[in-house]
Amino acid sequence: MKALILNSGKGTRMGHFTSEHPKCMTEILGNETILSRQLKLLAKAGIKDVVMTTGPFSDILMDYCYSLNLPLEYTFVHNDRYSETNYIYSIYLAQDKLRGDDIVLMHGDLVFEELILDQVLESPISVMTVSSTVELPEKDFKAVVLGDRIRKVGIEFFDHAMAAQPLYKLKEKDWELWLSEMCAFCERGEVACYGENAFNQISDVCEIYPMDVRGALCNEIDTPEDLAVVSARLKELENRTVYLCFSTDMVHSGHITIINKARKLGRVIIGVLSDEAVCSYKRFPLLPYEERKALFENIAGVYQVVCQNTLSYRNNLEQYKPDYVVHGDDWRTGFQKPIRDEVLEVLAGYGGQLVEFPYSNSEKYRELESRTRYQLSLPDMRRSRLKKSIEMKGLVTAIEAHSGITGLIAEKTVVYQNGEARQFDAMWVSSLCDSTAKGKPDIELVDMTSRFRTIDDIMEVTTKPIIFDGDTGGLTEHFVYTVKTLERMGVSMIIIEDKTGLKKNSLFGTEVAQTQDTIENFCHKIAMGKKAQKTRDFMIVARIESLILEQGMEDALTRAFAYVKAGADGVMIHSRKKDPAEIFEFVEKFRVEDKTTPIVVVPTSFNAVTEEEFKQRGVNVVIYANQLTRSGFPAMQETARTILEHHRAKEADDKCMPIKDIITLIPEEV
Ligand code: SPV
Ligand code: MG
Repeated sequence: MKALILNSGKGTRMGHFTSEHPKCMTEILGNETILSRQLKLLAKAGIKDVVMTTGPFSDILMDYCYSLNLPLEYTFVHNDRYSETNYIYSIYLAQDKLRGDDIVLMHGDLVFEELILDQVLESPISVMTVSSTVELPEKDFKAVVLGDRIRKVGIEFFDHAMAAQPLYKLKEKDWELWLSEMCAFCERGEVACYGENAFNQISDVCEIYPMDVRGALCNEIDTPEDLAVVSARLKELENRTVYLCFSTDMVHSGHITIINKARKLGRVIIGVLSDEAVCSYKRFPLLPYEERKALFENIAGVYQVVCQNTLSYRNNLEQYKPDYVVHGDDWRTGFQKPIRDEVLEVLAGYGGQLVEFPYSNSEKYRELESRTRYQLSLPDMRRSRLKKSIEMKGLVTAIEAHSGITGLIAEKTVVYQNGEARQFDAMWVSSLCDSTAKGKPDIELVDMTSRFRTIDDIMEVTTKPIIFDGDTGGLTEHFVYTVKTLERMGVSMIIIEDKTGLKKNSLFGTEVAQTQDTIENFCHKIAMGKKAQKTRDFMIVARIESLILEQGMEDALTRAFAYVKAGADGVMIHSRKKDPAEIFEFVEKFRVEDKTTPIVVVPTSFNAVTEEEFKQRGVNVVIYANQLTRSGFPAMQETARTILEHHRAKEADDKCMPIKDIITLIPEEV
């Protein structure tokens, strides 16, 4: 694409400004002239060839262009009849230099924002800049827009007209038509009219579309008053700020492209999402907040990096009042739409603007994201994440998984609410569900080798942290091996219960004989486990069965404090009552003396309590211990019965997931 800049005019209305050089050399801000700004922006946008028509002071103009030392090839075409002709004639003289390519055409007295030039250059169709927010000027160009096309351009049109500025991108085919018509005009001697008069004759075939710049700077300078307005606008531009929010933990070329675009609008302020906010939006961040912040602080042209604590932009927008918010256009629909709506509302409150660029979801970036996800599944990354999540979020949730497929459900199920993506933080490898899946009772019959096999199946297809139900932990001599194996595998937490002998599921309560271990023995087991542990982030949690076995609150609390003293990283308090009162009482009393040790609950019976309430009372981990098993198996039983009843499968079909969905549930890789 070539640039054509028209600089043959005398600029008489500029008074003394044009007494020693052409109008385009008028300074607009510091040493920057109209022309130097145009040429720098063209060079930056990748234009190489500039055709410039000249009139008065042509030698001064040419010397000036070369003195700027820009990577541009100039072709100057002098119009020595500049006093009596208009630029239609200058273009006529330059015609040979202008064929066979797309053209970006601008008058030499036009000052525009960088982003406007970019949009014009990127346009796949021929365009002229217009503004829907600027009042129709009395004397300057207006474009008559009918349908979606420009039909006339001139100063005399007011009906269906928009203020228009002489900045065009012309596709070769449209330019050829217009250029030929201008040549025909000149050959007939019509040399003192606007080039646009020729366009008006052929606008039925020469397809030029309006490009609305709205309130952006795109002004001609005809008078000293215009100059004052443009200079003031340019100063204002220098102080404008643009806000972008990022959650990413790797900066790729797509991010750099959007930051560079934002820079063209003003000083770039980047909001980096806090770790907690990232988790409520997508996956756990690979890099913690401070490191993600440092990434952006080191990108050239980023003016300031601030923390965005929530998915909502409101607080930061109210604090920094950026002139623009820049975002990909992908949030116009989908779960982020409420966030976008709020951004628009806050911006409208103080006159800010939202600028959206096409979202790039290229194969290259998807591949990077999938590699990042894979990192999260590696043992060290996975193991350490649970502790971090508890510290970060205060309360984490886990759902039961007993196989690859239930692991995938725990991994992938997401519910979008108020712009947030709600999902489980971790998986619970329950002894009850693991045994049930194997058709065995929950009495530590399924041995550790088999339990580890289940963990491995889950780990192969997921990335989320795992909490392992270690039953009683077995003999201390065996428990120390279990701890090391789990650590090596990348499990984050084991919970062992203070029972001994033939353990039965706690939900039987006192209906079956169960023996609670002595405090001393159990403390010893915990201490030995902690001693065996090799990593810092693995957690051993002591599960207290006193309430299940009706030993009273005092016993539960005494045990809890003893277990913590023995080295437990957390306590799990269990109850099989529907009423959460005893759980609440335990948490309250425990928290009087211990504010920090994580408390785990399994609200199978007291299931009316919300996560918010647990959090507020001081609970840190909520485990949904068996709901997938309890909902899945009855559905299977029902299907089996239906087939038996009808002697065929047709009637069961409605209960079944379509084969297509089952296939898509299972990804080719994690
Ligand atoms: C399990 O899920 O196996 C548990 C929790 O240990 S509970 O069944 O409530 O005892
Ligand atoms: Mg269990």
